[in-house]
Amino acid sequence: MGSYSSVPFCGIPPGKGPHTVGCTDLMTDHTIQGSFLRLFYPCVDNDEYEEAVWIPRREYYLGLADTLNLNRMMVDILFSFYFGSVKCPAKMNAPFKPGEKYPLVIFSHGLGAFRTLYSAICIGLASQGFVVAAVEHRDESASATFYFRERSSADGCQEDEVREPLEEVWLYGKSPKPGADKFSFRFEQVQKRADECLRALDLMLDINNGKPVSNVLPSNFNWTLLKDSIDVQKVAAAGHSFGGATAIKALGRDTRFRCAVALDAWMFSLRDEIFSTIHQPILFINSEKFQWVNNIILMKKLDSTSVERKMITIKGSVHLSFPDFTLLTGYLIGKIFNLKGEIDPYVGMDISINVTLAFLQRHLGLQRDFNQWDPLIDGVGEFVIPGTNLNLSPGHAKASK
Ligand code: 71H
Repeated sequence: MGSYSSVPFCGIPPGKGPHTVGCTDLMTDHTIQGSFLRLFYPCVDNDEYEEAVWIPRREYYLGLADTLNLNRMMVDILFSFYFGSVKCPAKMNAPFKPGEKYPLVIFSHGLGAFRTLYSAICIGLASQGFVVAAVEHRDESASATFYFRERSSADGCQEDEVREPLEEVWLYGKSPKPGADKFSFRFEQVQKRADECLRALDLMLDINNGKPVSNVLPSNFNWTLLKDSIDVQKVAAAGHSFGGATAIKALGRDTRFRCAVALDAWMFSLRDEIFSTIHQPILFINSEKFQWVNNIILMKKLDSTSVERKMITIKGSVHLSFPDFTLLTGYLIGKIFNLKGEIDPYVGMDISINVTLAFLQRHLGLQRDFNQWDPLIDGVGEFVIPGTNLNLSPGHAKASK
């Protein structure tokens, strides 16, 4: 089953596949309706390029502070100190490696997260020859994100002052107001999120067709190298938690997505009615600690006799075993903030990546050796179980979270 390294190490691990991984940010157009994504891709080996900064802007710390209900200034100081110099093992703006047609994954982050917090998984897939577009959602479910606004001449511009025509606008996370209908709040968000995944796919396919890219963010990245490098028949959606629901919603909206992988999906925003409109395979990878019966029941409603719908649970994992934080803190902080379960976070991450690779190979029709991890899809392996650890027999449903 391959070997799992558990050498003590702190940081986001390099991908285990044959490709060196590059990474670049793309925002187009500048408005809130535009696409914003971080792309992870196989790149040419080149020492000229530096590793990408994991959390590239301080504003994201402020957003995380809000998500955690902690003082912004305190979190800014602590996070700058502990995480400010964290890099991810992907070379920023390194040239794309053409010459193959790579499958594409559109990745959707969880509530209170943003595009860069799943770098370990995205890099793991990109090192195996995937192009991964990690979108940043503008539905106010990201703890922070930004776009640009045209500066109006009424903005009090001094006569001879030189100013950029665009100004940054930061958008922070929003919770439903007390008394508001939580379902419609999340329903509208998941709708927007799926839209953003579809737009990211359109954008990537335009780039694949050679359409010129106008990136609002400064970079010298050569987008023309991506021309004819994406296998347009081999596109999948994936995501964590609210992002898992987003990936499922995206399947129903667009059959160009051939399958989805949902990491510890939070199903609340999905109406039963849409389930009958989804015809693609889905893999549910659940944590041991986050799930509850009613959430699993919604997943089970997607069971099908005509397409593959699989569910596994990773033993000793928690909801935050999928984002990168689990790899970046010591034991105590990990326990206090519930970032770590009992499982070695590197082992947990490898399982998530490997079972995803096996599922994507099967349903995108890849000619690779990812089928070595097929047993994981059936929940067979040291750290996995098939289905759920929860007892679904009547009388075991607890109040939803
Ligand atoms: N909450 N994505 C509670 C907040 C628990 C949290 C995540 C805050 C973050 C550190 C502790 C859990 C849920 C729940 C749907 C979802 C996605 F940095 C990250 C921030 C967020 C990394 C990953 C995430 S977590 C997530 O889609 C859903 C339901 N969760 C979650 O949201 N909720 C109430 C529902 C308020 C919005 C623990 C927490 C977290 C620590 C840090 F210290 F490492 F930075 C980050």
